[in-house]
Amino acid sequence: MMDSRDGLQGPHRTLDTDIESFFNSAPPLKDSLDIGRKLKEFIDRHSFSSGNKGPSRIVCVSSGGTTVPLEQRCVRYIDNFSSGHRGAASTEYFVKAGYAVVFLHRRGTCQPYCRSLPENSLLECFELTEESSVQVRQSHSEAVKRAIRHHHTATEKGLLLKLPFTSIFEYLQILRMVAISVKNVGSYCMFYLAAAVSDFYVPWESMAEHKIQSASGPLDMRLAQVPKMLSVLRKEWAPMAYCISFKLETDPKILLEKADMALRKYKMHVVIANELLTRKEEVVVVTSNERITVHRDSNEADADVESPLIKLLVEKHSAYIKETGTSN
Ligand code: PAZ
Repeated sequence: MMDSRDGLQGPHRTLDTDIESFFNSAPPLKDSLDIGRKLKEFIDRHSFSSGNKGPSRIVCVSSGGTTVPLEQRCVRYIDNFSSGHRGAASTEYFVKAGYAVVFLHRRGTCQPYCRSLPENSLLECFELTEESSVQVRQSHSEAVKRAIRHHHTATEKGLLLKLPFTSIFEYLQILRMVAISVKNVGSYCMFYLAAAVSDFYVPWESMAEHKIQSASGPLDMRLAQVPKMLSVLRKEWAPMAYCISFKLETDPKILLEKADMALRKYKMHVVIANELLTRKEEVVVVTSNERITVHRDSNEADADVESPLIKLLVEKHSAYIKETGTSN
């Protein structure tokens, strides 16, 4: 879709022009001051300036799918399948490994430490006593205690900052804010981009303001390509950060080839390849010289593939910190 302000389109546009015009035309981020303040506090607490303990490692975990609004006063939107399970589970393992986590997640998707609770947890986990007070049902008491204990530890130590998004506009604006804010954390910072980010969108200025009317007949709509932000993340926003992106495919024949392409094109340190149907069982960690398949431990009912995966990535991140000469 053409940006009428600069008169460029198709092959004549550069990536930078597309990115600039995406951000210039996006609706302003609500709560941006609040997000900026929270980010600054969080990063100050965990970075070099925080005292003599030395820097902590910070990871930005993106999680869940972005929506593409079809109307400015949004009634309808395009969505995707992502449940946020990968991001929530990975966050738990990163916290366990000592990382401070910026959990950039889609509102309403899976949250860290709640995965073992039932979907309708408030109503299913609690009951009224005869005196009309509330108590945890015996059947759920262990799961509730575990969730509260872990969540409490993470929040008490200030290791978890949750930033929610819904639309592609919000997601990319917040991601940019996070990346620019962690620039000084250098190689101690990691990006673990598990969110399913929309590839196509309706630019704000060409979007209908009001609810699209069905009386006008079939809907004919052209979607523009969302500019790829991974290159600019690596080149400009946070050039020293360790960057991991995900590649999802449904056709196993093209998965590894696409992951390799992403690795080279966006200069990622790691691309994690996964298939839709087996994503909770197995992933392939692709780097410039390795392809390591990581499996969930099938002997354990509650085992997560994220447990061995995060262990491996933490090791790779340590090696990167050493290599870049910023280790303690
Ligand atoms: O959110 P979820 O646990 O249901 O799924 C995780 C995932 C498949 C979205 C993630 O592992 C992933 O591959 N994200 C990138 C998707 C993409 O290629 O855009």
